[in-house]
Amino acid sequence: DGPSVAVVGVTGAVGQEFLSVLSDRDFPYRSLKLLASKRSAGKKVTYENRDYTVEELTEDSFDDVDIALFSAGGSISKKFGPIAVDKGTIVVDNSSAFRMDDGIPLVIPEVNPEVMDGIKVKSGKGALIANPNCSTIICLMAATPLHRRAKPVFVGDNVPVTRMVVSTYQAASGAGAAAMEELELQTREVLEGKQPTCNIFKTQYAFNLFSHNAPVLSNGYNEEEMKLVKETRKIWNNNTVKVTATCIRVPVMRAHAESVNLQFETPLDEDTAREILKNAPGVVVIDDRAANNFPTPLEVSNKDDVAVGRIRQDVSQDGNYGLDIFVCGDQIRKGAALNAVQIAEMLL
Ligand code: 11C
Repeated sequence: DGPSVAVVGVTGAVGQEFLSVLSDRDFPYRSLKLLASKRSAGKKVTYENRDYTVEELTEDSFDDVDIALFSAGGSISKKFGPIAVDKGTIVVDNSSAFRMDDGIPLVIPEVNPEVMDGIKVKSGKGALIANPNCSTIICLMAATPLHRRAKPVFVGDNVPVTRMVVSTYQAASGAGAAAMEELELQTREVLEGKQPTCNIFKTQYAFNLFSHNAPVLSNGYNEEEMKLVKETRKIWNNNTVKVTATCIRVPVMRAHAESVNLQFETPLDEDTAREILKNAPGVVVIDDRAANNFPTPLEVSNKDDVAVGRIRQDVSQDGNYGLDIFVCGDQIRKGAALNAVQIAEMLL
């Protein structure tokens, strides 16, 4: 008999995926509570041969809940996360609400599990753990093994990656289930010669791409780009690594792609990099130059592993100090729900 689990935001794209991943991984739970806004309360859900009724999220929802998986937006997390922690619940939060707060672990289980040391369900103490942004998770799943040269344990001062330039091609799912529906609807409308419905995004999405919809900050970067900068530094526990990013929304349903240029403190050749990535947990290498076969978002959709290809020496840098790679990962799965459930597994 495992922990009692609550899923907050169960009707959303990530909320639904929490349920799939818990089931796929045979997560051992004693009881399960499905929570959502008042609007969705009362809905019936059958899950693992049992009937559940979605309950309204309230301040009393967390009595007797050991682990709560949150994906209902930042303001819900800000309000209800601390309430749950006070009740002794360990919250794994998929929003950006607490990620950069001091003392809140920001975790990719394959990358920095050590920051969760001592946080366990059986301690009976509440805690908050943040799930990183999906583009950060997908990028660092591939960049970290190279950064560490496959060392099993991160050595604080050894920082082979000195600079990382990321360009993203982000799927509709990052903006939620309604954005996915709008992409499908628009695609049909455009093909039928109709005016596309633009409720979620201001710009036509089907047959187009646009700069990520996150708010643009005074430095000209949007919030999504600055998350890649700040979260990488926190997860790698290094405040000097230079990161810059350009984030773009592309008409793809549920997997993000990222072009990542890495600059190293000491040389790393592409063959060694390929071997390191082949052995990295949660990573699969698709890098067939002869067949021009490399990772695609469709290929990684609904999959757990992040795919890496186009592994090549950066010709703009002398002496093997730079590498280019192309990474694809399912945004809803490893970018959100799977990562959170892996964190929950570490709490047992
Ligand atoms: C996207 N990464 O793909 C975003 C969505 O901080 O968790 C998630 C935003 C976040 O649009």
